[in-house]
Amino acid sequence: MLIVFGKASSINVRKVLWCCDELNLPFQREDWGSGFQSTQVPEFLALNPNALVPVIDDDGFVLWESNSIIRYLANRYGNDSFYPRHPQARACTDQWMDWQATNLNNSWSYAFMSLVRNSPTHQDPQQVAASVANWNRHIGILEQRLQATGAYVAGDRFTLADIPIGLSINRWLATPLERPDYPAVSAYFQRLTERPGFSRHGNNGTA
Ligand SMILES: N[C@@H](CCC(=O)N[C@@H](CS)C(=O)NCC(=O)O)C(=O)O
Repeated sequence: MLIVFGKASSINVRKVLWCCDELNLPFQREDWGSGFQSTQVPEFLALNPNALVPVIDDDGFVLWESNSIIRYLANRYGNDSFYPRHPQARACTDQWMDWQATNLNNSWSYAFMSLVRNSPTHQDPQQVAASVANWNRHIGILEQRLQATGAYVAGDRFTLADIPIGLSINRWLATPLERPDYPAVSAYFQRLTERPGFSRHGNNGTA
């Protein structure tokens, strides 16, 4: 049985939960991370020396890094539609996943810590405004992309890339900030909310 280590409020854990749902893959989840069992204990550090969730154990195979985990699960248990095998289609899917984990993730970091987590060390108004502007600019890149595909981020079908991107849109919509009108992003998000896996695991968390 696949074991998922990590609290369900974490956006990175929810990538794994939603992916399992899309794959009809049964799993057991254990609550780890701040507010739950500490990831700083030797037992957890032996699984992930970074002390971060999610981690999986798939019949003894241990893996961390959320996007690597969902790629592994899709490779092992998914079909060609969910994670395309054609080199260019796969590269396009990977491109949007890597962009989410790097550029997009970095753009929201300060604003999210300030506006959602109320972190005392993230209260500089200029830095909040700069982060919000940068976050909105990145969602604008998605707007252009979704206008071009007319459907999903990697093309006309739902793929693995829509999991990290969809959860990121969810976070953007759930954060109290001024958002430009992005109709293709809104239509895309609506499309995602119709998926049972999103309904079960897509809700915004705070970690
Ligand atoms: N790059 C990592 C980031 C993981 C990460 O930052 N996880 C956060 C929760 S979203 C965490 O474990 N925080 C420490 C804690 O909750 O104890 C991934 O994508 O898996």
